[in-house]
Amino acid sequence: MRGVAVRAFLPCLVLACFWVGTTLVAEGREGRRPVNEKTLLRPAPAELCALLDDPEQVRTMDGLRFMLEMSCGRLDSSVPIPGSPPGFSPGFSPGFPPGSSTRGVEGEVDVRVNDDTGGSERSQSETTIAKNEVTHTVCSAFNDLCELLCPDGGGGLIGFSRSTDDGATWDDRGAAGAESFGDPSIVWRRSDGFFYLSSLRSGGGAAVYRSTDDCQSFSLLAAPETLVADRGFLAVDNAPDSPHGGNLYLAYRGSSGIVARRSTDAGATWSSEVVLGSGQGAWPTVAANGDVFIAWLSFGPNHVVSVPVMRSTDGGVSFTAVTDVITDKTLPRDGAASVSCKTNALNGGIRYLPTPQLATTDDGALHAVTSYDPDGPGTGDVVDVFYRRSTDSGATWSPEVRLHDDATDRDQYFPTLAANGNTLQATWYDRRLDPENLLQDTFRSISTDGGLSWGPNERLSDVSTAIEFDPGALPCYHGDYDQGLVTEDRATIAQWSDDRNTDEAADVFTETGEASSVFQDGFESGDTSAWQ
Ligand SMILES: [Ca+2]
Ligand SMILES: [Ca+2]
Ligand SMILES: [Ca+2]
Ligand SMILES: [Ca+2]
Repeated sequence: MRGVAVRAFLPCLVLACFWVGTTLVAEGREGRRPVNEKTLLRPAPAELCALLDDPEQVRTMDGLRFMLEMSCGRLDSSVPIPGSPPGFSPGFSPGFPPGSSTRGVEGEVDVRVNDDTGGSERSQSETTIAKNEVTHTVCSAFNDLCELLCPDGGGGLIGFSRSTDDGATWDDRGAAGAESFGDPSIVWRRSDGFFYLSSLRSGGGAAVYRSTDDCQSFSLLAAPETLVADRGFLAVDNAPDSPHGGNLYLAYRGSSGIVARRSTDAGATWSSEVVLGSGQGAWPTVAANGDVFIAWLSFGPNHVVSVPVMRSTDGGVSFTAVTDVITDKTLPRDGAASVSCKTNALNGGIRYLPTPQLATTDDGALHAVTSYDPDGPGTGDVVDVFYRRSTDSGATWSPEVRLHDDATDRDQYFPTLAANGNTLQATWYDRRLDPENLLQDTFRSISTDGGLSWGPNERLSDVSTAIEFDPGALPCYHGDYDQGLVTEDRATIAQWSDDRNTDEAADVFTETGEASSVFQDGFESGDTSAWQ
């Protein structure tokens, strides 16, 4: 038996008093390692641990599941980790298929963001990024299994890295917080010049960290009181003319469903939860006029998904529904992989929640990326990435644009969307270069006209990489999202993780670019009249 004694430091939550002053034993399975001494593993209350007994809850859990298995001492040894198929090894793509508009990799070299060299063999993934527009420092954070599990890790599940040259080089700054437990989301707040980072908190709830030294260090600022806070995401109102300037917004899946909270005092205190709906993967964004939009993934019967959106015009006090970005689309899932993973998964055993991302541009438009199975379950393509825009605050949406130009039925997944001014960057993982639909690359498209037209698909990753799993993570975990950035001077930073360093598990990479250098005429359909 592999195990570790972790002293419970903090006062009890609701029902966990019996754990205080005793020890919590997290029993590991093969490949698992105990958390290191610097990690503050708070025990979860029994009513929270009970969620692990509900298969429907578990099926749609995000970072919450890993936290609960650790904080409840219930690492699940019954779920198999899918092995790599025969002949499935790290490889390099043979080139671009005929007819592809892919520009290739002659542009920028991938830059590694994290530094976990030294034998960690641990994964860094699930990336988030923000920029201080005054000092020009860029701050990236990510799930970092090494901070949690490496004997010399810094504690907690989130690492972060700092760049002072717009992503050309990075300085890994170590762990963000000893009780951080994944699902990082970072913003830069113009009102005070500080970075704010939200995450799951070990033992339950959310944690909000703050960096007052320009991404050199983070410290715990607040732990908004809540039992459940899964896949939380932060947004900040940095708009100069907003009546709600400086507000922070946190959206997550709580006990009552998708909820939103706001802070009007720089993250020190948080409002009560405003319930928006049910589902997973909430994504908040703030428009230039201070309107708040939150989209999420809603599950219907028989493996269909929708992406509802709600809007707040009063600084997050109340929300009203606008129009879904997508309604009753087929959930992307590979049948065999989903059976093996016991959850929705893509080929190669990657668990997959097709969560949306939103962005707003200076022209007032709202933008969304989604992913779904375009041609029905069990046949053809499993997953494509799509874009829509709205110029009336979500009341209506433009005709859908498929962002990628892959002519095969291979996978495109985990789309990201970032904006600044009227420039948009979309990225996604893409398997078009591998006939076996296993090796993955990262692709990008850019719009410089507020999403009216999109430039050509651009391959960013310098190599195609196999999927490898960190045995210290949950089975089938290979990241749940990424986040890109468009800077104030319209440079773009794409960010992703892959397994090219085969003895170091996943690492985080960025590639930078100038939006104008890749934009061509775009808009292949040639008809912009329908875009209202
Ligand atoms: Ca690594
Ligand atoms: Ca299909
Ligand atoms: Ca596809
Ligand atoms: Ca590259």
